[in-house]
This record gives sequence, C-alpha cells and structure tokens, in this order.
Amino acid sequence: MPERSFNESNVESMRAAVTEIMNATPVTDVHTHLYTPVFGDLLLWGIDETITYHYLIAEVLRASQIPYDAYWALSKTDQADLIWRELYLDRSPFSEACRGPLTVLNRLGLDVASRDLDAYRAYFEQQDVNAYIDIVFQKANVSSVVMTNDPFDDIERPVWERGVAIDKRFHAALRIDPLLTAWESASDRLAELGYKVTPVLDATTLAEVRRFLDDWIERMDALYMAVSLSPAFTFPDESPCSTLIAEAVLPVARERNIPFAMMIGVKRKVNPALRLAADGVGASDVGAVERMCAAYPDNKFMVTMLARENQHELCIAARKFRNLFLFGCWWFLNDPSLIEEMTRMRFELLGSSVLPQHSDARILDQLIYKWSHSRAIIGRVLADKYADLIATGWTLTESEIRRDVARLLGENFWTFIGRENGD
Ligand code: FIX
Ligand code: ZN
Repeated sequence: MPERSFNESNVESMRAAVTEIMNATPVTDVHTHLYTPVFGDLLLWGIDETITYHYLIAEVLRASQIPYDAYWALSKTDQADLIWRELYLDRSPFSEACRGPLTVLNRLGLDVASRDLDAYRAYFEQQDVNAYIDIVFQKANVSSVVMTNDPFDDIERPVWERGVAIDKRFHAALRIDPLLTAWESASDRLAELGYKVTPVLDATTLAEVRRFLDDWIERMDALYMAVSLSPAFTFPDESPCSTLIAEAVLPVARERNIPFAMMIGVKRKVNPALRLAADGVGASDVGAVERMCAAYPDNKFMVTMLARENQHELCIAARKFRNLFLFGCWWFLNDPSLIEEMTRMRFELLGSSVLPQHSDARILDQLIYKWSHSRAIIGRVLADKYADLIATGWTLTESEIRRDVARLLGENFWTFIGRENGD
C-alpha cells in the first residue's frame, strides 16, 4: 500500500492524519513532580489528590470565604468535598485546573455527568497503585517521565541512598534550587552531608560543590540539572548563585554532557498562606540566558520562562543559540489559549526544534488530562502550519508527519541530551 501523501487536494485528510499520529505517538514528559512507588507517600494519585492540586486550592480559596487556616485544618477528604461543592457543583468548572480532573474521569470511563464524587472515590479505592501507573501511562500514551529529584529533601534522599531499583519509565533530574537560591543554608546542609564546604565560595568549597553535584548525577543517573529562578535572576553578577553556576554547575554539566535547565520567572510565596499555591509570576531577563549561552557554548541549556511577556524574546534568543533548547508551557502558561499562542510562535520562529510541552504533573492521574489537552492544541497548530506549507505547492508524506510529531513529543529532548530514548 503506497504511503499517504498530502497536497492541496486533501488538506482535511492531512488534518485527520495529524490528529491520529499525534494521539498514537508516545510522549517523553521532560518535567514532572511524579515519583515511583519506592518513594512512598511522595507519589500522589487518585481523585482526592487530583482535585486538591494546588491550582484548585488557589481557586477554591478565591471562591469560598473559608479562612485559610480553617481550610488547612480540614482532612484531605473534607478539602476535596469543599472543592467539589464550591468549584464543581456551585459553579461551572470551566477553568483549566477544574476541567482537567473531569477529563481524567472521562478517559477512565467513569460517569462524569453523575457528579458523584463518592462513586469516583470507590473506583480509585479498588486500584492497585502499580497497576494504576500502567493504566495512566497507557491512557496518556506517555512512554516515560522525568521526575524532579531533590537531594536536600529529607524524605527523598534516603531512598536514593538505599540504592533501590527505579521503574525505568521514571527518569531523574537533579533539582538544585536550595544550592543556588539559598547558599548560606545549603552550605550548612552540604557540610552535614560530609562535603567540606564553608559559606565562603573559595576553591575548596567550589570543588566540594562539584563533587556533590557529580555524586548525585551519578547516583540518580540524572538526565539534567534544574533550578527554578525568580524574575530578578540575572547573570553574571556577584551573587553566590552566579558564582555557583559558573564555577560548579556548568563545569560539571560539561563534564557529564548533560543540560542545565533553568525555569525562570517564579515569585515564590506571594501569598504564603496558600502554601504550595502561594507562588506568582513576573517578567524576567532573557538577557541573562543570552549571556550564559554565549559565554558557555560547550554547555547545553534547557530553558522555560513563566511570564507570557517573555516568550517572544526567548524564541528569538533560541534562534541565536543552538545550545538553547526551549521546553514546555510552564505552570500558569499551561492553559489552552496560551499553549496555542506559544506553540504558534515557536513553530513560526523555531520550526520543529523545540519541545512544545511538559506536563509539570504533580499527581499521577494528571498525565491523562495534561497530555490529552495539549496534544489536541499542538496537533491543531501543527496541522495549520502544514496547511500553510501545502498552500505553497509543497507536498507532505505521512512518514514526515510521524517524524515531526515524534520529535516534538520527545525525540528532540533525547537528541539534545545526546541519549537514546529511554536508555
Ligand atoms: O518549580 C517548579 O518545578 C514548579 O513547577 C513548581 O514549583 C510548581 O509548584 C508547579 O508544580 C507548577 O505547576
Ligand atoms: Zn515543576
């Protein structure tokens, strides 16, 4: 059977083929907060966790007048009951954070129209977590995820130190926020962990920080090192952050041939009473990224920025530096209107050389909705770009669509880090 080819005579067939291929192509999800069951309670799953995701907590604390402390005093079940009543029954749940859990329930075959939260709970109570991981990965068509792994976390660190086997679908990323954004306290922690550091960033301390990073990259087989940074982040400057990046993080990243991922623009604890939901967003300095990419051409940088206002300038920066790899529509940008805007901009300025999405999933079930929603948008934008291409007289084959979609849903990441998918 000859391969399907697309031209001006069959654009609608092309659109259908893009949708089919987009849904059939497995995803590598390069940034999540998921864990395998060996990490115990760090792995979150099930309907009560899904509807008490911090995005919905922010929304319910706006919708209801419950005092913050009274909310936090509720049990997880009572928090979920409140959210269900306030955001689903008393209001139409069309915000993206509210719609997501309904997509999960729908894709699991549950009766969303019943609005029966206890019936949904009964389904999850029957699930075994290991079997449920398989169900979620299959429904979401995700082949593997990259976790966010923090050696400063007292719950997570011992699991790594025990050297337990990790499900091969869960890769590690070494997250180093405390090191770069709170050096004074991090230096005390490093000393407690046996590294000969002092708060003074002299040659001995910097060598020990490099040893710490190398030890943990080795222990985790980390695919990249990552940090989230405030809108005020700049580089270079006289801060401990800049010194640690230049003298520790980037040398180790080069030696290990792994990227340094910067997630820039988060204002931590804008309203501390909201706890994990407390963070906000601010426009950041793309110049810091440009200066780092220019100064360190042998380093690889993965960057995502949180402010909508930064996206065009960041795309132009990526056009200038082939060691700069853009990934995802992060956090407050992970909404249909902004995913569409950013993906169109990226495709028009960077072609297929980006990774349009990561899920940032914190609860396992979210893989189902975050990828269902994003695939539909990315597919629609890609088909529009193909239609523009075809209008020039260009023809397109099915295998070229499969090639492009595989790259956009994960292969570009594996190529950028220089590893085979999943090895
Ligand atoms: O820094 C990050 O990795 C952020 O994604 C998280 O801090 C944030 O809470 C989140 O999960 C947003 O979706
Ligand atoms: Zn995240």
